[in-house]
Amino acid sequence: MNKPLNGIKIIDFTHVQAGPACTQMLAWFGADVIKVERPGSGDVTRTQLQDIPNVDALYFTMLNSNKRSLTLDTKKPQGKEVLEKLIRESDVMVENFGPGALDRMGFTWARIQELNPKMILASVKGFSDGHHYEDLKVYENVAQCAGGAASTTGWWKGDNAVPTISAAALGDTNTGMHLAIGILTAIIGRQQTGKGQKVAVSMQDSVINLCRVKLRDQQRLERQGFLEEYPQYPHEMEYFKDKVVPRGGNAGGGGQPGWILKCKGWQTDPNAYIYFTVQGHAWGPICDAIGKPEWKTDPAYTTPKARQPHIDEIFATIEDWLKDKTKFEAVDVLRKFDIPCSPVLTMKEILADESLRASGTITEVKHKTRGSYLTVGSPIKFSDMKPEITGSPLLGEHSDEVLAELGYSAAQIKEMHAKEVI
Ligand code: CAO
Repeated sequence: MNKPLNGIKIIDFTHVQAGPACTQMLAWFGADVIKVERPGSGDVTRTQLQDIPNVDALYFTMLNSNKRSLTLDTKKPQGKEVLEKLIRESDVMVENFGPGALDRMGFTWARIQELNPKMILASVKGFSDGHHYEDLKVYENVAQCAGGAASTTGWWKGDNAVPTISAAALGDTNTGMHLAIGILTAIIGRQQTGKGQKVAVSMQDSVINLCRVKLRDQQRLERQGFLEEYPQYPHEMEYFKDKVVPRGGNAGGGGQPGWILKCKGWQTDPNAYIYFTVQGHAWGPICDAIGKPEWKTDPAYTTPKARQPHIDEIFATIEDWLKDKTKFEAVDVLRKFDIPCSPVLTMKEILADESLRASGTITEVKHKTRGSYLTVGSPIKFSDMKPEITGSPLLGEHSDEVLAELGYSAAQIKEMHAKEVI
């Protein structure tokens, strides 16, 4: 099938997660993504947490589908020469090395522009250029702390009242998605100007972009001294005294009170819960659904402001209603009342979900040495295109093919193998 990014050639000089997540998505949408890896070892994730000896780990296979792999030692003169040729012929180069690594290799932005003025260079770093931490190497959880996510996630009291990391890759894959938007924008820009440009995304900035409502809350807190939708209001106002946004447990972030509520079986099943939102417009249906129609006209409950002092009692009442229903049964009742809610799904349930399989969000892929495995397919759905997810490449699987396309003869390729350039 013809795909919108067919004809776009991408040098994928990325590793671990932030960069590979970006280039993988562009490959799904048709780009020719050539992953450049160090000969012998390749991307470190190939061997991280291997579940089958000597087979590329799932961490690698789930972030590098639809790509080709070229091994290349870009510190050797011949390797540099190959990379220069590739730069001349490609549209985009994506990298997420530590600060300064690409410059030290000899590929400064000025040099890349000299080689190909149309080139788009897309970089991920922990912090943005000029930031006082710009020299730091950064991984996922470091970015979650630097971007404000950790200070606003978790519990505000009790033994576990410490900044908390989300399991979702807010620093890695999220940054990769920002980078993909930047690359596509630069491609459109190049259609207008004929010139490439450098696109830079920092992991800290990408996390901050997702913490917008917490920055909103910081400013509201400084102005009014409290946050009326937080669980600390109105009984634990001392948590607002320092005027720093407190952690809100499982409270809703958008202004609607919500909480994770126990369902039937919670005593033995750690995920027998639903998320329940007390959405303003759904108050009437909520009262009908949980058998409390009298709350619809009781002035102590009719407005969000009136309800907030009773929010614990409201959630306790809903939990009492939930105690003889599984999380799935509860949602099946609540959906009839148009109440926003969801079962707390486990990874096991997500992998087995028939709707997710049908939509391609969870997809089974074949791999040359692993056999079949499950991965996350495109979360973006198109009316005229269905991305097909193919297995990730073996290390150096396409080295000879890519070098031949660049015009190297079989003898030259053989020599590069012998000298461990590829
Ligand atoms: N041939 C020869 N050398 C290569 C090479 C190749 N094909 N590919 C990489 N290298 C070299 C680099 O040139 C660099 O060499 P120098 O440091 O001597 O200049 C070296 O490998 C190490 O690169 P690195 O600094 O990127 O790797 P690291 O393991 O020390 O750090 C990481 C990893 C992720 C912390 C760092 O790359 C980083 O901060 N990246 C930016 C932020 C980022 O993307 N983090 C998210 C990763 S996902 O959790």
